[in-house]
Amino acid sequence: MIKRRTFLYKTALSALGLSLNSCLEEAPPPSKREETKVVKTPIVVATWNRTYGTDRAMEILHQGGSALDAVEEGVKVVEANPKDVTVGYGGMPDRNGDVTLDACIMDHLGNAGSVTCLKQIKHPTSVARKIMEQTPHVMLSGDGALQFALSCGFKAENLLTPSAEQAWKRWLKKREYAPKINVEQHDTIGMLALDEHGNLSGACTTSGIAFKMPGRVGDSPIIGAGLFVDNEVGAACATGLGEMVLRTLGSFLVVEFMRQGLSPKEACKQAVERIVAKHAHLAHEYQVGFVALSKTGETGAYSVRKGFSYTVDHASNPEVRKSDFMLT
Ligand code: SD4
Repeated sequence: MIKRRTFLYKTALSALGLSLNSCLEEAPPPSKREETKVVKTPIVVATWNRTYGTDRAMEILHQGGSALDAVEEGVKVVEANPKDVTVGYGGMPDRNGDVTLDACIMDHLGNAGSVTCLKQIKHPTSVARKIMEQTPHVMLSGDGALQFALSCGFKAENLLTPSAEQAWKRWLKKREYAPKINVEQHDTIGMLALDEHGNLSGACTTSGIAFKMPGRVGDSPIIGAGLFVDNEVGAACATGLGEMVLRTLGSFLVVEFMRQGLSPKEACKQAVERIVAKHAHLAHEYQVGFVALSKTGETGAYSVRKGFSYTVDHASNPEVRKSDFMLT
């Protein structure tokens, strides 16, 4: 099957009256150039204590799988877990009682796919990957995303578990909407991987803030906010109150700081400091945490507040680490 980027490239060439036999064939677009650098040990990192997701991703990497397959399969385990109340099946609904999911994925060539406000589909990250690989678009939303998923063979199912429904009914009694994410309430998973070929990929998936306004989209499915991957530099992902990350394009910022030479941890710290500086009036009411992985396999994290943890799996040795933070 011709990959979309190859197809577009060929189409562009023929529009210019050029063929693949021309000199341009030897100089493909930068995003087509494969990295050849080999790392000895693959690495997976994820937001929060998610060893059961990183275990699966590491399994794929050890079988010689790509970072892209690893992050997709790793977050799928979390999406399918009904006990995880902020991701996929079992996620908390919006104010109408609908579970709506946001997710995105990005590969080492800079390709990206994303879904927002997707209902009834347990694995939004896999839908995002199909958008990336099989459509000319990056992002599909709401009904269009659902139609696309169904046409790809995804099964529509009820994602509202009995316990999430009970929580929603309890919430309905007071209808108090406090979009503060404190450290106990969030669990969005962002996962980054570096494979044995030295390629980076990432995924980010969430049901968003519990009892959000219908239609609300956070940072998680937005390329550059919830996730960003640049195979020359590194990758980063975010968790926490999405509005703060959206306003600062946090994950892109982290990667850009790494490009300037900062370590993953220092890059995350600088991005957190930017967020806090821009939201000084709200500094004690929200949490945001970043995780980053450099091209050379260095990892790091930093959060606005105490309580953020992240999982690092280096050579099948998963470890949950406490993140340093800015505010107590
Ligand atoms: C959002 N960043 O939708 C997500 C929330 C989150 O665990 O991280 N939840 O804003």
